[in-house]
Amino acid sequence: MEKQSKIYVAGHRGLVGSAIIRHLQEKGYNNIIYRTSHELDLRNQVSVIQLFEQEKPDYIFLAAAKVGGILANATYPAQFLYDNLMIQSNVIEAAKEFGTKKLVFLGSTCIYPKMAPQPLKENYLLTGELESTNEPYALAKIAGIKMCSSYNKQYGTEFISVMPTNLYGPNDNFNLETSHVLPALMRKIHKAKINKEEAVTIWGSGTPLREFLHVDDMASACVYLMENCTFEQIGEFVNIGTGKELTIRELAETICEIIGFDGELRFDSTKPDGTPRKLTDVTKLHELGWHHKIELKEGVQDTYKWYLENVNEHE
Ligand code: GFB
Repeated sequence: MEKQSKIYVAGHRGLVGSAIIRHLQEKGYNNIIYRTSHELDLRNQVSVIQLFEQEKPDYIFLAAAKVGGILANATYPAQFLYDNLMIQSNVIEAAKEFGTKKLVFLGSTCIYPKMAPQPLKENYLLTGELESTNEPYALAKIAGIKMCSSYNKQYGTEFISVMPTNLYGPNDNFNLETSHVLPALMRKIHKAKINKEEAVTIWGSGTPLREFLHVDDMASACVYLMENCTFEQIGEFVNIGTGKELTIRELAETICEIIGFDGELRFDSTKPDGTPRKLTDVTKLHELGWHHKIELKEGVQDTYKWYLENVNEHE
């Protein structure tokens, strides 16, 4: 990528898209384009084609998606399937038609079978049943991976796919019904501290294991792969993670320590646990030359600072 190349970041207001823009700007890229979902509905093929006719982007980060935590996935399965299939199909097809030089497609590690061996190696894709709470989302993302690799094979495009572990950071969704676990726990624990509550309720058993990557690291990995690695080197997709995991209980304890809340943790077993474990094997990522920098405690501290400045609703 040249500093003046036209780079389209789809999903620029989201957690990942906004981090990619910050990272590109820090590196001196100066021709970045984006549209809000009001300006452009990526589910509408005619609108997407119009954007490509006007802008003809050289490079694309496809970070636009319908995303959410375990409850959102279970509540809106149709939208998770339809929105994601439409967004990615329209953008990938237009990128091929309008000669985009390279595209990075973003998925998630929920594409792996629920009971896959751990840590998750890229070649475990499609070797078993998916986790039921996010099957529609996972199926859409698997279709996106296959679309990129199929287009590369048939049309000679250069579309690469990256599968990040659970992400968090500035601009995350802190809505308790639809968010992922880390922002949800940050908000609940902050509120409990401010209101001097004696306990915080955590969904599920607290025993599932999860891995968390700060979104600034995710943005750095996406730009690194765009700049340096080809589809031939990467293969169908590459995991992006830290290779380190902790239980949901341990995550809650870490957040309590950072926020300064010493009340009780209560577990609500009526809420789902989801997949028991989801740890990425990051061997391929390290071989490609990228390694994460931000450890969990530092990342949570940074995110809490952002939360206090931007979201804190004085609860
Ligand atoms: O982050 P999360 O919503 O999704 O939940 P997944 C992770 C774990 O945290 C589950 C527990 O075991 C939840 O039961 N948890 C505890 C909570 N308290 C809370 C809470 O207040 N809110 C939430 N949301 N969880 C998602 C997939 O899976 O991961 C998506 O649904 C995507 O498709 C995403 O892949 C990265 O980690 O289970």
